[in-house]
Amino acid sequence: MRILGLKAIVLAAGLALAGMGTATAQEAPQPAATPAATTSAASAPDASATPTPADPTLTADGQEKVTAFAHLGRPTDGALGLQDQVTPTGLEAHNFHNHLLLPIIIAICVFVLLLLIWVMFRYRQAANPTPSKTSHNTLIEVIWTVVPVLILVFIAIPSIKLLAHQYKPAPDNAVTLKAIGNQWFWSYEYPDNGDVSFTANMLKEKDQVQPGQRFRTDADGPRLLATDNRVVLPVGVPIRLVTTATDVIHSWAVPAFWIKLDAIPGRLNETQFTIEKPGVYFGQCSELCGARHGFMPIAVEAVPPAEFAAWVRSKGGSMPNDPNAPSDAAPAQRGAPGNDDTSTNAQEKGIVPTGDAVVNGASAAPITEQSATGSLED
Ligand SMILES: [Cu+2]
Repeated sequence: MRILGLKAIVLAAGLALAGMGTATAQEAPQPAATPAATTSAASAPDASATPTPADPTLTADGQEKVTAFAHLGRPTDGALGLQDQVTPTGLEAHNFHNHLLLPIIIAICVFVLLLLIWVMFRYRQAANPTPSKTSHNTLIEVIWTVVPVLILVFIAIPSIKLLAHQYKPAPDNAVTLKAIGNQWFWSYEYPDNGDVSFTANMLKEKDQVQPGQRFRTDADGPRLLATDNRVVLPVGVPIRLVTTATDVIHSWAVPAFWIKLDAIPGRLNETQFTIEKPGVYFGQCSELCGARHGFMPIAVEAVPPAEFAAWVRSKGGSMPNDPNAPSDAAPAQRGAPGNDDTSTNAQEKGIVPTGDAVVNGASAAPITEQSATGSLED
């Protein structure tokens, strides 16, 4: 009994320590929805628009080509521990947690528990009628001071190394993703790739939308985690993540990437990561930001670099080495003046979903749905 309770405490402590406990999202089993309504909303390209290459992440009828995997990049029912990691720092952190922190925590807890049991039996009143008058023992006092210090130093070395790896500046060839938190949705920009920018809103359930509007299907992802527009990123290429916000503090967090970066108005935060496995990865805003904080999920689709380039071009953007890249497609980048003018930038580009800038724009939820008294709270 005690040990079971202890184990639970140890596990809880371990999860809290890692700071990235897997969020459990309710996955109501959803009957495979017929895509009739989705198709009408998501496809139908504008005939008057200039022909752009097709979005390689979507099927011909506008459906997500890569469906969310059952056990990768998302919470799993009944699972214990951290999500499988797909970035080098994530793997490092996962190993650090599972193979160093947890064994040490368990060993200490078991040791203290055994000491307590021993004291309770060996020094109980019946077995020990004359209490000892001992009040000091220099050797024991030195041991119980020095040993914890040594344990902490032993943990600190890999811990500081991991911290340094997480905030190592991204290399020059990194793809920059700018995530802008808004009450209550995310908008994204790819400053290295021209004018690619879009908003991502949570997909509602079938019974929450008007007839003809797009709703979530299992191909999109789990309930409360699927978005209308996925962030597309290349596999095996360093990603420079820059976050900011337009209103209050949000936090861009994807557990499978070991990423949780606050998005703060008027300020740019930066980190980097490299995704090693193609797939669809889900995350959530992780800073309490208001009434619909729980309804601004993050969905990232990691694709091979060639497909990423095709996706960028399908959105009207360009790759840095494109020969026919339009001259204005190389905007001010890192360190350039004006780049920190985030709030105006976001208001111009991020929030207002205009024309081609919006990926899959026909299905982007209108901003008016983002009211504080949204109808989603059930
Ligand atoms: Cu938020």
